[in-house]
Amino acid sequence: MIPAKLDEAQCEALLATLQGWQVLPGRDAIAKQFRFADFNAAFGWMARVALMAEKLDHHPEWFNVYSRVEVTLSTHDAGGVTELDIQLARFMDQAAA
Ligand code: H2B
Repeated sequence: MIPAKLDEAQCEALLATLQGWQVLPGRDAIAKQFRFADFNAAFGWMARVALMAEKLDHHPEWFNVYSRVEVTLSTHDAGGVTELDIQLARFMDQAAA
């Protein structure tokens, strides 16, 4: 089942409950840059997120260089941001804390 796409007001309201996520200019997606102590910390976090992504069947777009991970979340099947993106974003924040 594909969750419903959030409208702009819903998306902004939910983003306010997260840490440091932004609506990506020019795309119906949310994004955040994570920074870790080193590659080991970054990749350990990515591994934990990957297990959750499989569980949710919802997967991030991400780009890693050493200790930095740039993440973009969007629900491709819905053509925009849904509750699933918010759920995965919240997990990412908690796993990075
Ligand atoms: N991840 C994301 N971010 N968006 C999707 O629409 C999506 C996904 N769809 N992971 C899932 C997999 C779908 O392609 C499979 C077939 O369930």
